[in-house]
Amino acid sequence: MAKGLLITLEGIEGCGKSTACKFIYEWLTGLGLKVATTREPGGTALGEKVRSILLDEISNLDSSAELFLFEAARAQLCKEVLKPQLEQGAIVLLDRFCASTMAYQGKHSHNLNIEATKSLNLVSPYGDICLLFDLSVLHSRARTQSRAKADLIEQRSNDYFEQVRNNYLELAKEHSKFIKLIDAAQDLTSVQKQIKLAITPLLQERGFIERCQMND
Ligand code: Z5A
Repeated sequence: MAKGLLITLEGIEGCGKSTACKFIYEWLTGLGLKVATTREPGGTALGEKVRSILLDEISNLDSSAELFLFEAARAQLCKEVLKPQLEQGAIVLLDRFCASTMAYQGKHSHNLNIEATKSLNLVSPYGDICLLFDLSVLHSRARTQSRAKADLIEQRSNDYFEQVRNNYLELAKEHSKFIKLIDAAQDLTSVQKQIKLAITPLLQERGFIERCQMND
């Protein structure tokens, strides 16, 4: 088992992952813990290039090409960022990971995700805990409609995003030990409360609360 802790954040666009990442970062660093944040696709020079290809540059990607590009970015992130951070004992907040691929590219990505899990010495492809911010597609569209330009994935149909949301909910049912559902339609205070309730037991179980008390 890695010394650190991998917390992954998942959900459809506009569900509040980035907002939650900032909140968790401030909460945990405020307790004196070492926290790193990163995202997928991205987080490395290769990952950021792949991100531009996938989200802004090439619109007619073959579905296998799309899947392998996400996986290539992930392999590099695991090696360059996640593995060293986890080995140093950091808590890593990761905006999207394997569950995104299973929800957006489909369950055939499962075996590739197991490789990422092994490379990080994790027991699950969702990280030590995965917060799934569940929001309806209409609500998600309402939150993101004021953005200047939708990227290539955001331009996909509402039916596609309904399927993505259902894929996520199915994963959450199958892997309830790791995937914790957050009702993302609630106001920020309630969402933050749900986040703390989901993460605190794991922090206690893995000795992070003890470390905070020692840092006092
Ligand atoms: N993708 C994939 O297909 N396969 C993969 O394997 C991986 C990714 C890894 C990356 O998009 C795209 O790549 C993504 C999946 C695909 N595509 N889609 N769609 P991205 O990184 O550019 O964007 P995103 O991940 O979809 O995130 P986002 O759209 O930026 O949303 P967010 O970070 O979850 O939400 P937010 O920015 O925190 O909040 C959105 C707005 O809502 C903002 O104005 C907040 O102030 C507001 N907000 C947040 N929480 C609340 C609450 N509780 N109440 C009210 N308002 C709120």
